[in-house]
Amino acid sequence: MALDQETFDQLVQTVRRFIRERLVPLERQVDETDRIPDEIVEEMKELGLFGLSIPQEYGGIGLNVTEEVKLAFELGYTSPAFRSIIGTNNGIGSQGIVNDGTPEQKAKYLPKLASGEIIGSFCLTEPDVGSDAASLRTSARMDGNEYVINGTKRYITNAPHAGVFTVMARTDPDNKGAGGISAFVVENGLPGLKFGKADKKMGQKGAHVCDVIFEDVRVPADSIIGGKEGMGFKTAMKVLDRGRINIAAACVGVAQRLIEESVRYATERKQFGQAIANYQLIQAMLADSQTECYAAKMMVLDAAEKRDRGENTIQEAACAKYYASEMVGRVADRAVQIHGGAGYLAEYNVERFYRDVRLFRIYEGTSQIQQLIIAREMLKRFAG
Ligand code: COS
Repeated sequence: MALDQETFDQLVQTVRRFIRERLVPLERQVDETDRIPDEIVEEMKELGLFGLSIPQEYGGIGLNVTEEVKLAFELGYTSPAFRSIIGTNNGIGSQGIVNDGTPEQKAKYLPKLASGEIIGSFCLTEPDVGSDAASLRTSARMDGNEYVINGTKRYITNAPHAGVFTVMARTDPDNKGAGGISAFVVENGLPGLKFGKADKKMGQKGAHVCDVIFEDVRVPADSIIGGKEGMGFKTAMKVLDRGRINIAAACVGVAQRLIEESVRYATERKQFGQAIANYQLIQAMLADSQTECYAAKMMVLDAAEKRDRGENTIQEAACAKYYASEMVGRVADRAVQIHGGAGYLAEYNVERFYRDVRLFRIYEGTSQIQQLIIAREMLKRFAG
């Protein structure tokens, strides 16, 4: 336990209240305006939500993974965009530094990420490099005591707001694989660092994504995370392992909300003289959603607990992310079906969540990449 039980329970209660009283009423506005109000971001900072997973010695709350996923179950109750604005500071935008950063890098960046003073962002994907992350082309060439970074990164969450980027770039042009890649901390505002225009998305409105373009961006040699070349791919993979458990937890949270919406609607809506909840075909859909959501929740908790015990959870993280993201897709589909015609209208929450959840099966590794990782780990374990 990073926190004593009472303090943690209080944190969960506070976050639950904040979500229901402040965030849920704003969901439609955020979807329509594609913007989270500034005062909400400020309230999130005051609650410490930007530093949930950052160690206490650097100003964060320092939750372990089990605690973090329990909070993610809560955060999943509302639009994923609210989770996204704090998500990179707690996940892919900070964990490279938390896991592998030098003491100086940790001291310099983690307190600002924990307080929300700056937003962290993670630059791995490129226009021609997605699932095959080890083939990335962005280069970092040594010149004196600096590296010169060139390349384009794509679909970068929170890039338009970011103050610091974790950037994977190839430092060894002769090594075209994972071993030629290093991870850098790169501050926004450097000459040659540019942004594409914000991408228009299917859902998760209010969460912003754009290209990050590096044109001869010069960074000091000590910007390499951990100070050693060639470790960047492993840094990225370790970050994604923890991130995938967290995404899976968010999927469980959203599924719980969708089930609640479905039960409420089925109880209120009357057809053939009675509430549709009385009909067994509706009950079957509710039961399937509840069963699958419960299964995903147990997987997430098991993966988180194993990780907190220091076990290798590459396979469990991939299983949880794969199952939970597919599960919430099915739950959202049933929620729309239970709502009938109303489920297709923007006026009802399930229409928005149906669009929002589609991304969970894609980012931080597609379902197909999770399948590949799971099978590889199975074969590795079999071979001993
Ligand atoms: N933790 C630590 N190290 C890891 C690791 C992990 N989870 N996964 C791989 N590595 C290490 C390997 O052990 C290997 O090290 P050695 O060379 O010392 O043996 C090295 O990294 C290369 O690994 P591997 O050979 O498995 O790399 P592949 O190119 O075959 O691909 C996949 C690995 C497909 C799993 C990886 O590219 C991937 O996760 N792709 C999806 C990327 C993604 O999620 N993108 C989403 C956008 S970011 S939000």
